[in-house]
Amino acid sequence: MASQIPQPPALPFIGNVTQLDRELPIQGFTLLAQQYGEIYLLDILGRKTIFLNSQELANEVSNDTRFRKSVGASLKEVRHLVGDGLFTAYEDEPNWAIAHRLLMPAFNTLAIRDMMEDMRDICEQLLLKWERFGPSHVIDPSDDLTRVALDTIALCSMSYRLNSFYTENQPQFAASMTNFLKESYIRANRPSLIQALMSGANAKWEEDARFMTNVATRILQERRENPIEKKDLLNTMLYSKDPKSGQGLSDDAIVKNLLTFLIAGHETSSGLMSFMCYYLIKNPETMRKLQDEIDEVLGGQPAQSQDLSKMHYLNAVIRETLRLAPTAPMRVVTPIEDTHLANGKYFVKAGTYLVINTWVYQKDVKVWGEDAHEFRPERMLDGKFEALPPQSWQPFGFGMRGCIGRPFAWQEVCLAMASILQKFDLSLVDPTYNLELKQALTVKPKDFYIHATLRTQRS
Ligand code: MNH
Repeated sequence: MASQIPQPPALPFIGNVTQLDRELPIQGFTLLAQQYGEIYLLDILGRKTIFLNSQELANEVSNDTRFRKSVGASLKEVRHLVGDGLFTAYEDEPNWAIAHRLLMPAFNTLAIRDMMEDMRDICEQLLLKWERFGPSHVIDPSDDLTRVALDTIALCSMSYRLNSFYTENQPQFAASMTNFLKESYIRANRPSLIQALMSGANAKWEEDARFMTNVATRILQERRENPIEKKDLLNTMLYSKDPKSGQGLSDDAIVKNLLTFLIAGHETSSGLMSFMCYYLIKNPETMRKLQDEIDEVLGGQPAQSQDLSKMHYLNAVIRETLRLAPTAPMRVVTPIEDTHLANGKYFVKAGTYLVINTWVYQKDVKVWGEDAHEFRPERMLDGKFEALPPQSWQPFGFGMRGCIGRPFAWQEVCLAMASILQKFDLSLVDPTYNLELKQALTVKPKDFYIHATLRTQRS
């Protein structure tokens, strides 16, 4: 006999809308998980959505033969800019499979190594800035690390310099990107009647999308007219063919995927680096161990790609940060056919939204023990990570629709964080600060400010 999936008390017509936390959705979903356990159902304006909060359930639906990715409400809005690009494509859109096969080789670990010097170029701009502004300067890590992430992905994907470090505010492109993503998220959560009345916001959102599309289109045309040798992602898309169908990508598909890399590849990485700064400052013992490792492996020299894989503690710190604070906090799948979850316990109809709440389930005490909420990179070392139950740790999603940029992000974050900690000690501007969150498409620390002091000046 199938059991009923627990649901908080619902109101007629609007269902559970009042239970949502508009400001910080993951906080509301965390509280509901504490109350209702591994699974609960919310009726959101007539749409039944099931939330999965345990490793066991996340593992069960991480199965490409029974479930497929669902493009959630916010991502549907983002489609206005990037349509059937890799990240936002519906399963049956042919451009997804073509772009996926054609781009996979360009994103593998070996290909990413060739991007090391471009990544270093941007990273050094941050190091110089922090050094020149000095130890009393108040740094907003999200701000500067977003400059790093966005400039890096623009340089590596299309050899385009956004030069975010040379403007006080964001350059136009970065501002359009931020505004567009913010507004896409708001649109998805605003009732449609009110949405129709927001003519100012609608016009701005459309203008931002047009501006970014024009920039990417111009870069593509310039490249056509002035080809270069470099193996960036734009050249891969211009000159490679899908090994299966023999097809290349249309100009429209190239533009959509260039913009996709910029969207998918900047807030997630910059949020991760901001959270890492926070956890390290709050755990001085971990910080010291990490700086010791960096000093030992690098011996005062700039990091090379072969150094990065030798830094086991650095890798553990990144894993542990992504466990506690997965910057892409949820993903959505749906059953291909009517099915049961948990050995027949819960019946779910094909097409129902199943939200894998990564933010919640990566803290499952059944997997991590009673200290699941603590930052402890040691749990990721010495074969323990490899011995975890399947899918206990899934910050990059799963399977066919998992993150294509993972090796890229890993190298970028290893390089940036190793370089920062080689050079600086970090401290809180307000020593009493405790982590607060802000959420749009991704999650970041809120009101988090730091100082960076050259380690040679340490007293
Ligand atoms: Mn990324 C998909 C997390 C960095 C490009 N990424 C995903 C998914 C998660 C994710 C989760 C799956 C989403 C879903 O199931 O709906 N990504 C991350 C995180 C980081 C990250 C936590 C950094 C840390 N991603 C990057 C970078 C790039 C990138 C950097 C590009 C250079 N990601 C993608 C693309 C997809 C994706 C493209 C969609 C892949 C597909 O569906 O084929």
